[in-house]
Amino acid sequence: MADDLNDVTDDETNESSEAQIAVHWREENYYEPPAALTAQANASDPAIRDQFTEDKFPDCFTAYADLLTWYKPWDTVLDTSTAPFWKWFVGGELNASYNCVDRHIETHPNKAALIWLPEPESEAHQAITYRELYVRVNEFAAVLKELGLKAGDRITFHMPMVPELPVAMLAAARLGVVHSQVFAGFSGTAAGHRIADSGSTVLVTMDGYYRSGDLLDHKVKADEAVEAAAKEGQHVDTVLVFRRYPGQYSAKTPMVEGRDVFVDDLLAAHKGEIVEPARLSATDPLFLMYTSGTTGRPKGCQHSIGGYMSYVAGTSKYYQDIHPDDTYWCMADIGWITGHSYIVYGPLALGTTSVMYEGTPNYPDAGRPWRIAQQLGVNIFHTSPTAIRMLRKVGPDEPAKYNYHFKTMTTVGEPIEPEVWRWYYETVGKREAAITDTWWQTETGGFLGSTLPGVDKMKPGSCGPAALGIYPVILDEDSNEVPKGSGKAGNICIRAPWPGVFQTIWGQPDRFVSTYYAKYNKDPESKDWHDWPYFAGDGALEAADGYFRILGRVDDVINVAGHRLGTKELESAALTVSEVAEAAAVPVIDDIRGRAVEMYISLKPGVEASADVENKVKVAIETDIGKIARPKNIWIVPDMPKTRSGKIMRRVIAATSNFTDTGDITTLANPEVVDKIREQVQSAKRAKGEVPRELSETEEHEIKSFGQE
Ligand code: 6R9
Repeated sequence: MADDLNDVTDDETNESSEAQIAVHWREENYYEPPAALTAQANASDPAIRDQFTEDKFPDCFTAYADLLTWYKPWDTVLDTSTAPFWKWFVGGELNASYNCVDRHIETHPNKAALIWLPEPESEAHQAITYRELYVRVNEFAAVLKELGLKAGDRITFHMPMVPELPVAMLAAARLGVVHSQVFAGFSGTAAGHRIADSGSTVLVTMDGYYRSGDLLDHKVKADEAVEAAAKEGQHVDTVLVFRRYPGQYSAKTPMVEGRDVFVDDLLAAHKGEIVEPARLSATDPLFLMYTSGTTGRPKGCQHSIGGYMSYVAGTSKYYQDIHPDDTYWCMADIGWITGHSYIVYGPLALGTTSVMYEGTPNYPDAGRPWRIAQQLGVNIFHTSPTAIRMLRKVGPDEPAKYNYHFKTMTTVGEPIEPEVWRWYYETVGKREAAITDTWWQTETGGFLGSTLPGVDKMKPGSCGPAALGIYPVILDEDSNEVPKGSGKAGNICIRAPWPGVFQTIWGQPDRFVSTYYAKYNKDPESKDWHDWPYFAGDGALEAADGYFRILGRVDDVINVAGHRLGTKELESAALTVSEVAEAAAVPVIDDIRGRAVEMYISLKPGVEASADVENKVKVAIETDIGKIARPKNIWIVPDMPKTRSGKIMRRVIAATSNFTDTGDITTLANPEVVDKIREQVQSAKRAKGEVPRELSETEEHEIKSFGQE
């Protein structure tokens, strides 16, 4: 979804007509959960929290595991012997594909598991029943099996929002093959890095898909991906190509003889074939989800079968309030963790109907999401602040034109401004739906902080209290607890493990420990979970009522449209342009995307600044990472502000881009360059009408702390 937003909002982000958002972020008033929602909610009694108090940890989470069907029950709920590599439900055996598909065909075979809406409104939607899903998953599993793939092997998907993607995920899960889905909007090269890192020999892709009215050639990215992987020593034997229109090839890029195969051709040989789901250990990996960190190498977050599936089933039940007859629509992309947990695995484990949409939310107009909701009777809606901002901007009055009724609406990915929250509540939700602001991460598998929609009051801008069984603490740099209600922010950590937490970073166990657990661990030998708080990397504060307000990342990660881009990755892309000597990526506050990327580059001696160089940098970033990362501005500057040890001071640059105070620059080796850059950038921004509105306290805090470490 996010890349589309990038496409559609590009020419709009410079407008200054939009009403200003949350200038001062003060304590907000509460909103009561709707009585009708509470009356039917899976969690309707605050006493549910008593079942998840710390004295009941870790056994409280068996309530989540019991939502699944196990071949063999577990012996140990939580094994901490290899801390902090937590093992949940040890000894248990299950299969995720069985849990999302097979068991539902016994009870409701003809119910829609997925309803897929193609982007062109002229194309009919497809309802895929659980019975049909069973057939398709089995047939594709047979294809994967024929290729020789077996439990523990990795497979990369570079798939758009089509039903073939969940089918492929569930087919891999059936065999125990670890899938790694790369967001379709990412470039071929980015997919190639992830193929190489995971050691995949098979890539699954599609010839094309619709985006804002165009049928894009997606297959071309497979060729780039295979080439990029080969450069890193990883050979791809087979590229499986689904066709958007079976039997008809929609891409211009030729198929490569001996490597590329049309899936519809292969499937013909496996009609009606059944592949028994593998009995897998709860601690076996289900999938990898790559995310950005502060170094160039992406992190393959490895999620387990037993713990992850339990956690997404449990949180889908209580926080999405999914009941058997609901029609649930999460507008995120399956290429992100949100789609894995809350389009595919959570909702399907509960046997509900999950809606998938191929295209951009405002195609052909900003009424599309509400039309879809009306057409299908969607009653649970789930999206991101960036989509809400965009829909509010381009179609503030559209929701009122459609007859739909939501009971709950989720937001995820970044903090939502109270102003935007209120539009979501009043106009989209028509004051009859609860808003669930869910704070979590790729690494955490599922929600960490959120209100229970039928129980808790909502407070705009705060995600709410900790999720059931999650025990957060806010620590300062000296490991002191920042008490709630103190009005002070710190690093939010989770004290105890939970079943959804990722198991490791694929191939980088040391980085797993150093990034997420080392900061507050005092005894690396300890096998006691109390000694290993999980460091989320977000700044946060806890109000007196126990509600958390998340302030954003404390490291150098830029959250564009709810998705994390590593500054190092952006900078290395810019540095592939031969004229570029140095590059720095910083976030700039953007009313639609939340944050946009701005690049600062300095050129090699003797090279003149030109539009041509700028363009090369833009193309390099789009090629290496994807359109989502396209910089709002590229500034060619004479020099970068640096510390005496030569480290670029991103904090100073970020302040320049956002018109905030540059703070202390006395430790710089070249303080004089700061004024020069400020003059250059800010006068150019003034000329383009890009002077930002006054920032909120939290935004200022974020810009100030950007690049601190
Ligand atoms: C699920 C997902 C994680 C980062 C996270 C935080 C930010 C996510 C948020 C939120 C405030 C929310 N974030 N949800 N900030 N309120 N409700 O987004 O995963 O892509 O890994 O991003 O996003 O900074 O650390 P991921």
